[in-house]
Amino acid sequence: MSSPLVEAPVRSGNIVAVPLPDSERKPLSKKELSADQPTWCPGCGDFSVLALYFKLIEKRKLWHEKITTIAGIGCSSRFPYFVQAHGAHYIHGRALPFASGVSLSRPDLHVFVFGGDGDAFSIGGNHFNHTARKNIKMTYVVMDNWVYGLTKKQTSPTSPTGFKSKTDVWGSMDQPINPMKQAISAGATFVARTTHTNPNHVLQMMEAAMDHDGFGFIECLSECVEFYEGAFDASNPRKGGAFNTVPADHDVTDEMAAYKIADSAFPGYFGIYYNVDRPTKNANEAKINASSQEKVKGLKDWQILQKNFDRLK
Ligand SMILES: Cc1ncc(C[n+]2csc(CCOP(=O)(O)OP(=O)(O)O)c2C)c(N)n1
Ligand code: SF4
Ligand SMILES: [Mg+2]
Repeated sequence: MSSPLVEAPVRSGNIVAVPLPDSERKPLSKKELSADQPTWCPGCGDFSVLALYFKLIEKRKLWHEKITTIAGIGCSSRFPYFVQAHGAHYIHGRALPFASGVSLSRPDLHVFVFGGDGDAFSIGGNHFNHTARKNIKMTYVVMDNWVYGLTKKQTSPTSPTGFKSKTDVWGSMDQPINPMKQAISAGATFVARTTHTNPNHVLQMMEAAMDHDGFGFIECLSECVEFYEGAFDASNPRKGGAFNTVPADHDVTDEMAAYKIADSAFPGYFGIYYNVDRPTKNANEAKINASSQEKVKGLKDWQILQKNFDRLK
């Protein structure tokens, strides 16, 4: 990873690298952000999401040391491998708890989490609900392909009824979850929907989610061309479908109105469904930390430890 440096002062023989002031740094290019060549199948929707993530970083002048890219397990969750930046490819379904720790301990970072429908709503379903209700600051993009791609075609929580897979050879009989309704009811404070076939819209949603102070959730339809080809054709005008944006008079602070548009039959609406301000866990914890630190102001670390031990006596 290359980072522009100014004069390197020499201190006791060690070179100390000092980054240029932000105003003098050039936006990171795709070349500087690309790591391994993505191993997705040709035509997979996930390529588009990755390209737009690079674009977002470039456009918003985010620096390597100020972003982190976190994922669970799945095709979509391979994301951090392909980004030349700090990040973690974590355990299946556990990206959000990992990201929560990063977000709470490093308020200076933009925490981006990418993953699939299985990762988010099956094995990670509980974590999704709790991260949303705690309103932990991060941007979470679920690349929803309505199937388990990596493990080669099992029914996912978003697969529609009737979908034939290796786990439902006669067709899925279970009602799929609706990610938008789930996010709103869990307490997410920013909820948006987009599709990989509309790059400008994906970028717009990512920017808005990133700017939101809280848990920003985006459902991004991302076609699995290998195991669910054509799943989203009805939302793609190039395939004869309809890309309908959220009605212009929709009030994004109205929870019931958000549910209502989330209840529309596929292809539904694309855009921001819900966007409200509520104190983040980050802010609430920071307040407690600040008041605790005030009480031990001026003390050395060992004196703070001693005080704690004394309290336990
Ligand atoms: C604890 C655990 N259980 C199961 C698996 C197997 N597994 C890996 S990815 C995956 C599903 C991935 O589906 P999704 O999250 O929708 O991602 P996609 O591959 O479709 O992008 C499963 C079941 C695993 N790796 N770890
Ligand atoms: S299996 Fe599907 S989701 Fe996975 S890389 Fe291939 S097209 Fe993409
Ligand atoms: Mg999937």
